[in-house]
Amino acid sequence: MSHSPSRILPSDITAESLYLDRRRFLLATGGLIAATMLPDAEAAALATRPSRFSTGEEKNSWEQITSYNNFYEFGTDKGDPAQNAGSLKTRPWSVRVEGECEAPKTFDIDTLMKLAPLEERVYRLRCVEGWSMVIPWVGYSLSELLKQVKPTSKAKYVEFVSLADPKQMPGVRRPVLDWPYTEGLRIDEAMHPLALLCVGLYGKPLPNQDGAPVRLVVPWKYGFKSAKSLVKIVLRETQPATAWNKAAPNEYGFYSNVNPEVDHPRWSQANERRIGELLRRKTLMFNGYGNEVAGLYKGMDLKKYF
Ligand SMILES: Nc1nc2c(c(=O)[nH]1)N[C@H]1C(S)=C(S)[C@@H](COP(=O)(O)O)O[C@H]1N2
Ligand SMILES: [Mo]
Repeated sequence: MSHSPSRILPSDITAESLYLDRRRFLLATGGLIAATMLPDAEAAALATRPSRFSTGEEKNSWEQITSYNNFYEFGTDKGDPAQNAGSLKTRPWSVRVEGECEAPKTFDIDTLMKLAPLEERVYRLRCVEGWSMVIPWVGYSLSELLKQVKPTSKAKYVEFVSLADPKQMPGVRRPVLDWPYTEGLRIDEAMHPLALLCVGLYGKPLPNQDGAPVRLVVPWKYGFKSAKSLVKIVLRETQPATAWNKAAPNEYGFYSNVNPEVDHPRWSQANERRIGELLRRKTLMFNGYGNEVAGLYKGMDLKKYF
């Protein structure tokens, strides 16, 4: 069991102070890089191979990626998930995959992590709020998991369901969203190799605030499509409801493709701020993944299906 800060319960004061002592020690002895730049040195490294889908853009730091988060189950401020997600217990954990398929199955997280070779996928993440990061995720194509349950021809959509446990997730005690957090994709989007079932970050298991132990990452869509801490995936014949669409249907459509030409009703989506930079940059169609995914939307009016 590692002493990653994200795995320490708030009540576990002894373990936490041990961790802090160790961190101070590393800082004092020149272990600066180990202590601040890299994920917890004690967490087991994941064996990964590189991916042809990775961007060569400069990556955001571990510190940035793990301290500036959206994970409303742990609070609505950017720092809340890093502060509060220590109470999330990620073992044991399983993900149920069911619905329109021949072989519904419950996958234990440790089995799930070995279903396919893990890749490092350096993707741009663009939040609908107007900021972005470049993140070296670890995982494999979601299609690898979906294939295992043999979707039937009725499987036209896929619904993703996050954990909603008020005991572990203080934010769930308040009606900020209609819990559990749910999201959805069309089946061809879900089967696209870019759609990532993500279990890690910077070569380490996912920290709790980034959606441990397993989340979705859909790089050509606004960040909120990438549901965290998944417990259920349901193949469906009809389009599933999504938590953000239920909360504000005029602001968050089902598709939510990154599109600089479709403004959010309350602000422009034409540009974005890369965390760590001062000047805003132009937002790219499909977040820069147009060559890969534009074909999925041929003939669709992307202003109507936003
Ligand atoms: N369960 C759950 N998943 C979620 C969210 C959330 O609040 N709850 N926030 C989403 C939003 S708005 C974004 S931008 C990304 C942020 O991922 P990150 O914090 O790992 O960068 O997670 C998405 N997945
Ligand atoms: Mo977001």
